[in-house]
Amino acid sequence: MDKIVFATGNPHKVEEAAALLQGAFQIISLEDLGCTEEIPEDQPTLEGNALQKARYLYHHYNLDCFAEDTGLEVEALGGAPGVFSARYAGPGRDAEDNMALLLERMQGHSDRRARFRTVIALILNGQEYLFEGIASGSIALEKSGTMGFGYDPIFVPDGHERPFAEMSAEEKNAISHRGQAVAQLKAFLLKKAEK
Ligand code: ITT
Repeated sequence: MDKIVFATGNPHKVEEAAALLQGAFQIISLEDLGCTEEIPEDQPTLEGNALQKARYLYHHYNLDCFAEDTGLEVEALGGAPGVFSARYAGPGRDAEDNMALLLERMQGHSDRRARFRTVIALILNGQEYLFEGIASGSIALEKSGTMGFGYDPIFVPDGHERPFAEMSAEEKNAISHRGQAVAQLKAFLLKKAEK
């Protein structure tokens, strides 16, 4: 089976992508590569960060790879936390702190619409490609659920009553931002492999 490196330090992302690519491609993680460096991620956009991470890996290891950046874009907050989603509550803070701050900033807002946006940057034989996945939904009034990661306990996808954190991995993957972006990546890689 073809192998592809996923340049992410987040094991939850690897798990989700591996489930989606199962049977078609095997993911090599940074851990598998023995890469323990902190990959720089300081661009002002999701596209910029995804490309920056993929380029870093490609230039240091000379391997075909992909990286992704994801942001939670909240309508009433002008698109925040967006590209700052990982460090919304400040450096060294965790998902609990980020969700607490977001719920605090949402107080008094009746418009709770939000979306997760994932941008994947793929580098294949030195060529760069971008894929995007979007999941629209809303910010819950309070946290619930224990599955998934990050902001999953407070994000309710459109057409559903429960947040991602109350869904199985399969349910989330079938509708999520990352699920959609990885599906595009998979279709693209399969088409390339045919040639
Ligand atoms: P990388 O090594 O890939 O950069 P990361 O965890 O730093 O991993 P991001 O820079 O993409 O990931 O951070 C995005 C933030 O959004 C971070 O706080 C995540 O917890 C959160 N996030 C990303 N995908 C999510 C998802 O599917 N559900 C809930 N929260 C998510």
